[in-house]
Amino acid sequence: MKRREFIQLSATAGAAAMAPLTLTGCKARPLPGEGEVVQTPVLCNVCFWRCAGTVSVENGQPWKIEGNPDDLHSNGRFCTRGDAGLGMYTDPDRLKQPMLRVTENGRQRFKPVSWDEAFDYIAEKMNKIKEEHGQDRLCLFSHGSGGNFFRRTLRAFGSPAYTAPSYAQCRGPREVAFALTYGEGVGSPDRTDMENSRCIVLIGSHLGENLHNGQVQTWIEAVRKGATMITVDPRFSVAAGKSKHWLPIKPGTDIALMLAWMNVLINENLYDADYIARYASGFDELKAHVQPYTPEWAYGQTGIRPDVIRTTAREMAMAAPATLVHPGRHVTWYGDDTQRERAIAILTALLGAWGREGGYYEQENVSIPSFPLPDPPAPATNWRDEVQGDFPVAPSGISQKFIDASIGEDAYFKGWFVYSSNLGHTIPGVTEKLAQASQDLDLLVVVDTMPYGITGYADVILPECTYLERLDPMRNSPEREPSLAVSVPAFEPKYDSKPGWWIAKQIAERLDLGDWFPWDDYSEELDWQLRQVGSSFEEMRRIGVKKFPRQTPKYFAPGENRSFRTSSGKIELYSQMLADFGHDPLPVFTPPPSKPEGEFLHLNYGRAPAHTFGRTINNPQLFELMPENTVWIHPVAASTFQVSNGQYVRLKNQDGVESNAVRVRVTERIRPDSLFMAHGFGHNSADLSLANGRGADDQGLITRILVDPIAGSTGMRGNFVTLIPEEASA
Ligand SMILES: Nc1nc2c(c(=O)[nH]1)N[C@H]1C(S)=C(S)[C@@H](COP(=O)(O)OP(=O)(O)OC[C@H]3O[C@@H](n4cnc5c(=O)[nH]c(N)nc54)[C@H](O)[C@@H]3O)O[C@H]1N2
Ligand SMILES: Nc1nc2c(c(=O)[nH]1)N[C@H]1C(S)=C(S)[C@@H](COP(=O)(O)OP(=O)(O)OC[C@H]3O[C@@H](n4cnc5c(=O)[nH]c(N)nc54)[C@H](O)[C@@H]3O)O[C@H]1N2
Ligand code: SF4
Ligand SMILES: [Mo]
Repeated sequence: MKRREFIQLSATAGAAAMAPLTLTGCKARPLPGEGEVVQTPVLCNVCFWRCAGTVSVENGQPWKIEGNPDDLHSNGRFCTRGDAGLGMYTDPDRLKQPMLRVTENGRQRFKPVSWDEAFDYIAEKMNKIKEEHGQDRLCLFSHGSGGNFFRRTLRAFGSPAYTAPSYAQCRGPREVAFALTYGEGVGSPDRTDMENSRCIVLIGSHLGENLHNGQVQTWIEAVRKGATMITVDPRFSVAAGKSKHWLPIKPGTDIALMLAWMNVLINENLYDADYIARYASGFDELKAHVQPYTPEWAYGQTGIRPDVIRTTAREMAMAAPATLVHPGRHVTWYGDDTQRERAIAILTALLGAWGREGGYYEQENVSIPSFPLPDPPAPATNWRDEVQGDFPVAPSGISQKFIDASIGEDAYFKGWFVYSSNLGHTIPGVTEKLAQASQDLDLLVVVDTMPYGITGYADVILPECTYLERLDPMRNSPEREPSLAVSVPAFEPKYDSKPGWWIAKQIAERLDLGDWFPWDDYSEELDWQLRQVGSSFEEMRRIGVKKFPRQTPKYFAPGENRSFRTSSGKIELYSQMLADFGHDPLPVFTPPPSKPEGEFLHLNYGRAPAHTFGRTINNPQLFELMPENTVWIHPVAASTFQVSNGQYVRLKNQDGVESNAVRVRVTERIRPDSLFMAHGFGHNSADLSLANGRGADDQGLITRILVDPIAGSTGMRGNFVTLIPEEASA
C-alpha cells in the first residue's frame, strides 16, 4: 500500500458537515457605518505587495477594507482583490481544525485531532529524523511573511534550508542578473521610478493586469503625464493599449530585440557616454559583441521591422536617463532568463538610468535592529552544496531542487513544512515528483487556510487563521520613503484555526526550543523592535503606518563617483563572473524551442486583475467577478481549429497532457501563433466548492521545463498546445 495516498478532505472522517445555503428575503437595514464601527490596521495578504489599510467592523460584523492614505504601497486605494479580502475570512470552505493522516480499514483518511495531538506527532517525527539522519534534514517551502515564524523554528532545530516560489518560479533570474551587473538586485517592491519616467519600456510585464497596486499607480501617473510607452508583448495587453508603440514580438525572441537596440544606441552614439565612462566596465567588449546584431538581423528573429527597432531605440535615448526599461517580475520564461534580464540591465546602463530620476531609484527602509535570538546550531552539512551545488550563483533556495532532493531512500531531505504555497499549481512538472516525495518523506506538514491541492499530500494539516484574524510580521520594505506598517487582528480566529506565530512557537516549545519565542504574544516582540526606533506597538496599532525621514539620497548626484558591489566595483557590462563559471559573459540570443509538427499554438499565460494565482479562485467575492478563465486565440487560429467565441475546448500539449474544458475568447489582441490564459484556475477538488472544475490550469500543461543554467529557475514558456473542441459546448 502507498505510504501516502492523496486525500481530499471531503473524504474525511468526522469533517464538519456543510450547512446548505439559505436565502433570506430583503429586510430594511440601516445604512453601513451607522452602527458602532471599530477600525483596525491591516496588511493585505491577498497578494505579496502587502498594502497597508484599515478593516472596519460594524457591530461585530465585517464591513469593509480600504487603503491607508499614508501608505506608499496603496496610496489609500486597494485593488479589486484587496477590497475582496473579507472573502478570505468568510469562505465556508476554509480549513477548520488540525488533521492527521490515519489509516482505517486499509484506507487513508484525515482525522480531526486536537492541536496538542498534532504538535506531539510533529515533534516526535522531527526528533526521529534528527536521530536517524541529522538535525538538518528538514526544509521549508513558503510564500509570504508568515513563513518567517516557521523558518525560525526550523533554524532553531538546525534545519536552515528554505525555499520560496518567488525565486525559481518568479523573480530569480532578474535578481541574479541585476546583482551580476550592478552588485544588487531590483528587490521588492521593484525600485522602478515610473512616476518620473518620460519613457517606459515593458517587455512582457503586463501592468494593469499584473495589479501590484502602488506600481500600477506610478505607471498610470507616467501615462497621465504623457510618457512614451513602448510595450513588447505577443499579446495586445492592457499596457499595449496605452502605448505609443506595441511590438507584437515572436515569443521568446526578446534578447534579439534588445541586442539590436544596443546596436543602435551604440552605433548611433545615443548612449550615455559619460555615465558609461564613469561607472561601467566592459564597454569595448559590449560594442564589439553587438555589431552583428543589426535591426535587420533582429527582424528575422523577432518579426519586428528594422525601422520600428530604430525608432523605438531613438525614443528611449531621447527621454534618457528618465527611461525605464522595466525589469519584469515573473521572468522565468525560456531558460535564457538571466541573460534576457542581463540585456535589460545593460540597456539600462547604456541609457544611464540606474540610480537616476525616472529610471531606477535608490530605495531605503527603516534601520531597525533584529529581535535578539539565540545562535542556531552549527550546520553538520551545507544544504546548498548538497541540494543545488550545480547552481553556485543562485542566492536562494531552488524549489524544484528541494523536491528532487526529497525523492528516494537516500534523499537529503526527510521532512517538509509547506506554508502558504500550493506546490502542485506553482512549480511546473512536479505532479509525479510530489507524489514520489510524499512517499519517501518521513514528515510532511502543511500550514494553510484552505484545502488547496497541497493539503492532499500532508501527514498533518495545520489550519492557519486568515490575515484578518492574526498578527503578522511588520512590514519594513525598502521604498521611496522608509516606513513601518503593522497588521493587527480585526476578528477572532474562526473555527479552530490559529495564527502562524502561535503554531510555530508551540512546535518550538515541544522541541525544547522555547527560547526562540521568548514571549507570550508576538506583539511583545514587535513592541521591543518598535521601541528601538521611537515608536511602540500601541502607537502602531492606532496609526497602522509610520513614515521615517530618508537618510540617503534617492538618486546619484550629478558627476558623483561611486563604487558598486560587484567584484570590479563597476557596473559590469561584461561579466567576468559569468565567464568564470562557464557562461556567456555578454547576452547571446538563443532561439526558443520550435513549434512541433501539426497545428500548435505557443502556450502563453499571465495574470487577471481579479485573482492572485490560484489562491483567490474560491474567494466568494472574486469568484463572482471571474469564475473561470478563457483562452485567447486569434480569429485565424479559431478558423484553423474550427472553434468559435465562447465555445468550450480542451487544450492538449506537445506531450499529450490535456486540460479541463475552458472557454475560447476569439480576439485580434493576440498573435495568430499564440494562445493566452490567466494562471491559477483548473482546480479539481470537491473541497473547493466554487473553484472545483472551473476553467483550465496552465501549470499542468507546462511539461517542457527550460531550466536556466545560471539561476536554476524553471522556464515555463517553451510549451505548445492544440485545441480540441468539446462536443456539447455552451
Ligand atoms: N492581479 C494580479 N496581479 C499580480 C499577480 C496576481 O496573481 N494577480 N501576481 C504578482 C506576481 S507574484 C508577479 S511575479 C507578477 C507577474 O507579472 P509580470 O511580471 O507582468 O508577468 P509576465 O510574465 O511578464 O507577464 C505576462 C505577459 O507576458 C507576455 N508574454 C508572453 N510571452 C512573451 C514573450 O516571449 N515575450 C514578451 N515580450 N512577452 C511575452 C504575455 O502575453 C503577458 O502579457 O504579477 C504580480 N501581480
Ligand atoms: N504555470 C504557472 N506557474 C506559476 C506562475 C504562472 O504564472 N504560471 N506564477 C509563478 C509566480 S510569479 C509565483 S510568485 C508563484 C506563486 O506561487 P504560490 O504562492 O505557491 O501560489 P498559490 O497557488 O497562490 O498558493 C496559494 C496557497 O497559499 C495558501 N494561502 C493563502 N493565504 C494563506 C495564509 O494566509 N496562510 C497560509 N498558511 N496559507 C495561505 C492558499 O490556500 C494556497 O494553498 O507561482 C509561480 N508559478
Ligand atoms: S495589490 Fe491588491 S491584493 Fe495585493 S496587497 Fe495590495 S490591495 Fe492587496
Ligand atoms: Mo511572482
